[in-house]
Amino acid sequence: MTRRSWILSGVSAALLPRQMMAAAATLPKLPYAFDALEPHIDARTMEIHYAKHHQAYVDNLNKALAGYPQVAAHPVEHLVGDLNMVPEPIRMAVRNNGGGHMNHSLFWQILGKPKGGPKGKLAAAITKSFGSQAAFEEKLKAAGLGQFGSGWVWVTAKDASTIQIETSPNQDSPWMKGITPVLGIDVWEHAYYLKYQNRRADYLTAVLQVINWDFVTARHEKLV
Ligand code: MN3
Repeated sequence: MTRRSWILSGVSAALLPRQMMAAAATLPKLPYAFDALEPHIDARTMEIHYAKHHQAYVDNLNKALAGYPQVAAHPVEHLVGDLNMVPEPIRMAVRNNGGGHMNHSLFWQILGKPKGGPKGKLAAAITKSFGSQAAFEEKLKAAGLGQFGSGWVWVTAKDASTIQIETSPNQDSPWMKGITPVLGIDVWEHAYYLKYQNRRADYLTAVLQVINWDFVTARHEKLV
């Protein structure tokens, strides 16, 4: 049975094998302290962003799924990756909050105190696609600045040796088109307003100082 036919047939969640039953979504552990990214990203912003904003996406996702056990039985990445299979009454809630949960879960992982720049296939793809790391970062910043209102800027692998930059509004993501992103940067005001107010460009410059390129390099390697 495909996952779509589970949903459509309304199989009782009670009949699904135990390992198919998704636990309620939970906030993943932050892999560093709130102040680990100072002075680029301040501790107060990290705390509110993680403990309040991300927690709210988790809570609201669980609330939306509460009355739909056969939908809740699926991992959130399946739901976000195929929103058409989510029942219409909760589709927007899953899009916004399931999207928010996935996007932030990746965002915390790609941040950290960097021990150097991109390496291996990722470094080669950056050079091939953008000419240099500096040119790539300028394009990332420009894309983040160009996203009107709340959203994200993403890096995706077009193929094994080419990467591209794209943006999405709200909590939409490449996952919704079936593409797993290499990295994503949050450009919602809640990601920077306490320290940078309206200066999104300054935030983007700062956040590029705290990308964990070892993690992103390994992630890209797995994706291509
Ligand atoms: Mn956010």
